[in-house]
Amino acid sequence: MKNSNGFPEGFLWGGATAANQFEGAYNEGGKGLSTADMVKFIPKEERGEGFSLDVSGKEIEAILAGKVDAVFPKRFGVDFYHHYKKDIALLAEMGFKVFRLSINWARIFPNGDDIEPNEEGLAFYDRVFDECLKYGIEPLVTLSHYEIPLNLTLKYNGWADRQVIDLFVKYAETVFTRYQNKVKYWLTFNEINIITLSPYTGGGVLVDDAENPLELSYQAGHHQFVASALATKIGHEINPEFKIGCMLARMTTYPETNNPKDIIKAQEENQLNLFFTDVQARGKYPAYMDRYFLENDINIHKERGDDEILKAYPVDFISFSYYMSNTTSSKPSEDQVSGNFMGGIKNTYLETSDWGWQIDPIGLRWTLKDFYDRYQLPLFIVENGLGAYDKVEEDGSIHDDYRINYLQKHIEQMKEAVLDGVDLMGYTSWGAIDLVSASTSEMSKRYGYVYVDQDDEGNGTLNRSRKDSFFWYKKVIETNGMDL
Ligand code: BGP
Repeated sequence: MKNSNGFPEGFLWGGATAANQFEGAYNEGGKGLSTADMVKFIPKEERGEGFSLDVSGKEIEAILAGKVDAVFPKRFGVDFYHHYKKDIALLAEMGFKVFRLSINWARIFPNGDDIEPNEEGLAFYDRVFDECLKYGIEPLVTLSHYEIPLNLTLKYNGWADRQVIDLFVKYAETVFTRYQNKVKYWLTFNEINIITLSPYTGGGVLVDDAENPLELSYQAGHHQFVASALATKIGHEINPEFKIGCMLARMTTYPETNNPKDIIKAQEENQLNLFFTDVQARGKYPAYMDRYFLENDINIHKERGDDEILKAYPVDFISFSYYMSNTTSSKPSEDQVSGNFMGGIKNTYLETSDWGWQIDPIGLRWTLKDFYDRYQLPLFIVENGLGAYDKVEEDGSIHDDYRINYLQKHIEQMKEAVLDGVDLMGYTSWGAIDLVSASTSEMSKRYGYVYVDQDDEGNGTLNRSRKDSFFWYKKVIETNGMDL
């Protein structure tokens, strides 16, 4: 039943995190190195044009040889590993119904291709899930969020190699079996489309020597599609109650003008983005990609049976991240803005965040409706939020009204979309507790309701404190979105 505000009873309100940005303890509990542990912090002034998230093979060699003197923020995160009890108690205090987190594959299989799983790693997530369930919080678990065991990159070039499919399936089966009575909601790959924009981040793929890096990235993406479908199959066999979803970084793109050339350009960009969800939800490669592959010299190598696997095991629901919208033009434009992995043209109707991302709540309503028109599957917003600098007042309070304002406007539009008929399962805003930024490795780019005392270099007490948004979100959940 929906309340007069639109949100159904049992709507899953919560927040989202990822192991590599949150857990820390990168070399504890038998964990192996992960690809994210190689990502260093580069101060804003030194980042410059063309700053990329990708780490090269040479750089990894130098890091492993101890020749790189840098801070690696994804190794320390905010130390959830040792704070999980306190942290989950804070989420429970806000009334969370769901908590999105990822399992770090390298905690379970330290090298990715080990014969036996690491019991200490498995036991850690048992404790985390038990703690959630104690408060009635459903875990929503991502199997691979921007990291794989580093050994898989060194030995196989990550997802570029088909052999990684079986290793992933074994990992998925291990955790599905272990947590079958504790976790119901699963996502296979975080923002699966990022593999083509940042192959190292999305798939542990080094493109240094690749003749056609884009081809290699799409090939790696194909392996992830097959792995995801096989994991979905096995998950349902282990527990038919499992709900297993895909996850897309949705980059809703508008045409700059009503020039038909701009309209077509925007449509093409939206298709390139939705391609991933088309495969995972509809179970086949869409025809519009044939031309794109041809024009970009991309040949996807599929093995016999791949297409049947994609067809037979589509996802149960669609999840996505939404931070901003993009604008595109058929003509080159000077007025560029930055964005979540991809920038675009400035949209003069929109304001931007401190990082230049264009804030567009109505775009979220459009996105939800468009998704639902296309797939008629339940939708789950698993990331949305405002990265901002926060100021701690002398009395310790943090007045983050800009964050409240951002979230409030987006939730209002979610409500509209639900009233428009969209089947929306839940909402986990990004970074419930401050964590390290994925794109910049900054700690000072904060998203949380809970402030963590730590700076970009990892100095601080790690103390947690409640921001104004904490009390605001608590009220939103309490009233099932009635009181915004
Ligand atoms: C998404 C990622 C997250 C996350 C978020 C915010 O792309 O899935 O891991 O961090 O964006 O981005 P950032 O941390 O770069 O501000």
